[in-house]
Order: sequence, then structure tokens, then C-alpha cells
Amino acid sequence: MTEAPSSAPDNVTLPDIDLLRIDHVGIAVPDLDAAKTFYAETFGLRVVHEETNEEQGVREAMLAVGDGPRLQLLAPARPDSAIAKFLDRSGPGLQQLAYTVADVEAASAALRARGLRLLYDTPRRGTAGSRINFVHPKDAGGVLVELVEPA
Ligand code: V0V
Repeated sequence: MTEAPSSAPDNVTLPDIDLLRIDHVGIAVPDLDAAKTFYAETFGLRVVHEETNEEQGVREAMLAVGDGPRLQLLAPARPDSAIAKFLDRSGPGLQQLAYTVADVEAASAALRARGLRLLYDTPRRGTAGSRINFVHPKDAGGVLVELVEPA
């Protein structure tokens, strides 16, 4: 594993990141309806929210797992989307790990201060009106990290 880059000088106190909990784990699937059926019949998980995010090019379903972090099924809404590209390259499977934060701009700034690349200059709209940003997987040990500030 490559080490996360750090452009911060040694003598500077870095701002806290304040991750509150794991919000959800995102799984790329080619067919949302087939995946919903699979997760319901195999694991007994029910859909608690569903929407299409045009900007992200995804159809998504959020599944409850007790009262813990949720499972987010992500299917491509168009062939040039991030999920379509991921499926082409890696096939179905874990695509992202999302943390809940109270302030996505502050958390993004704190990670930038540690030299990590955030994908967006300003937060974008995520599930259910949340505000989101992502850390590039190459700066986070091969994991696409999402920051979620709930609505
Ligand atoms: C790409 N790579 C990954 C990865 N996607 N590694 C781990 N996990 C992933 N999900 C690796 C890939 O294998 C290459 O490695 C390298 O990154 C390519 O980097 P790149 O050329 O800069 O980028 P792309 O074109 O592959 O795109 C990757 C990124 C893209 C992460 C930039 O997927 C993106 O913009 N994602 C953020 C948006 C998103 O994921 N939206 C869908 C979920 P090698 O081969 O070079 O070693 S929407 C959502 O979650 C919502 C709405 C919500 O939760 O509310």
C-alpha cells in the first residue's frame, strides 16, 4: 500500500476531521431491481430509501441493516457514469466506504490539509438531500472514501 501523501508542514496543528460513524457501504451492481431482490431474499434486508441521482448518474437503493450503517446499492443510470466505469473495470462489488460528518466542508478542508485530494471543490448533492464529497481512492489506501453530511 502506498502511504497517504502529506503536504502539511510538521509544525502545523492539523484541524480535526471528526468522523462520526460509518454512514454506509456502497456496492456497485449492474441491475438495481435484481440486486434488491437478491439482498431481500438472501439476507432479508429491506429498502428504506430509493432515488435516482442524475448528477452522479446512479440509481440507488439504501438498505437498513438493523440500526447500524446502511448498505447502498448503486446501479449505473448512464454508460458514462462513475458506477458504469467501475463495473466495467472491476465488476460488481464494494465501491465505496462512507463516513457521516457534521460539516462536510470542514472535514474536506481537514483532509486537504493532510494532502489528500478531494474530488470536488464544493460539496455535491447526495442521497436524500445530503451534502457529499469524496477522497480519491489513490490517496486513501485504495478505498473510495465518501463524506456525508446528512440533510
Ligand atoms: C477507481 N479506482 C478505485 C475506485 N474507482 N479504487 C478503489 N475504489 C474505487 N471505487 C482506481 C482504479 O482502479 C484506478 O487504479 C484508479 O483509481 C483510476 O483513477 P482515475 O483515473 O483518477 O479515476 P476513474 O476515472 O477510474 O474514477 C475514479 C473516481 C470516480 C473515484 C475518480 O469513480 C469518481 O469520481 N467517484 C466519485 C463519484 C461516485 O463514485 N459516484 C457514484 C456514487 P489503477 O488502475 O490506476 O491502479 S454516488 C453516491 O455515493 C451518492 C449519491 C451518495 O452516497 O449519496
